[in-house]
Amino acid sequence: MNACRWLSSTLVFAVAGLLALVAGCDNAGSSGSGGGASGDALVVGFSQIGAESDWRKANTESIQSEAKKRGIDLRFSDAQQKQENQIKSIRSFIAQGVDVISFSPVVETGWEPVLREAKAAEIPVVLSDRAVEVSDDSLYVTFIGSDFVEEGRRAARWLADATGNKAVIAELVGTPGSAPAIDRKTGFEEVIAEHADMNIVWSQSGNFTRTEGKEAFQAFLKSPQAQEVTALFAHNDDMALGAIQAIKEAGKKPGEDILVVSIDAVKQAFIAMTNGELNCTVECNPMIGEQLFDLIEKVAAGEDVPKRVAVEEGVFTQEDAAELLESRAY
Ligand code: GYE
Repeated sequence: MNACRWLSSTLVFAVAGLLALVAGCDNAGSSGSGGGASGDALVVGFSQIGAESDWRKANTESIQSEAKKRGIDLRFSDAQQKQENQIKSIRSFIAQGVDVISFSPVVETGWEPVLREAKAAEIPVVLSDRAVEVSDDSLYVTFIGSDFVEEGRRAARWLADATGNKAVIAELVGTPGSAPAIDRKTGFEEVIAEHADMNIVWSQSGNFTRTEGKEAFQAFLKSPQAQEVTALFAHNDDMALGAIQAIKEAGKKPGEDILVVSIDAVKQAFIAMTNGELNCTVECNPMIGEQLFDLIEKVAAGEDVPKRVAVEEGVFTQEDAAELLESRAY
């Protein structure tokens, strides 16, 4: 193909692409939720962290299905655990002139510039699941999410009770700089500080994924220090499940030789508890779609909303696992 023909066919594609884009903008819902929203539907841009865990997948499903149910035009993007991708998406939502921007920030810091741009464009921002650290609170309208510090305390309290306040602990930390990793560590350490014989002797990130949790723990198990460890605290179930695999491969019994406590309470964690391999999981509820869109709709209507909305959750052990497994939605 000569250069001229190449150019003209490229132009045809470009124009066709542009037309499809314009049509897509009119046809609300085509960009994510797939719902049959009408032209005057509420347009919400949502930047999700990624698909790093079963928790996250359930959270995405809850958000997308709720948007569809309400006929909301959801512009959904997946950042693959990268802050730069989230910032790009938020800028694109601003350029599209969406009604509300919502996102789940992968880390706590570094959001001020893009949040200021959203504010200047008069687009309200609703934080979902994870919080940000900003010097000016007016950069977002409201935040809905779990109390991660309390989740860390709950995990530590269970471990203290189960061991008579005596444990040599290894810790698998979530994504460095993320709200749940920072807060869960804080809450857990606050409780074990009350017990002289409960100490963390090893702590490393598994980035909230099963693969990285397994790799990190596998490497640790080869060290002499690992022989003294009696318990593992993992900041989420996926990392705990990866570590359980590593413990088994090292010829030890997870749940007995090394007690395992984690956070999320996904279905796979209940299965691991019924197998005796996981001892306890603290609930972190990802099904926040309904509460999130209640908030977003209020914000869009200019109604007052609380600055902080909490999600309710519990703690589950091997005793309740079999009974609750069937009814577990995620
Ligand atoms: O615990 C973990 C996920 O932010 C609460 O992120 C969420 C955490 C959750 O990857 O599994």
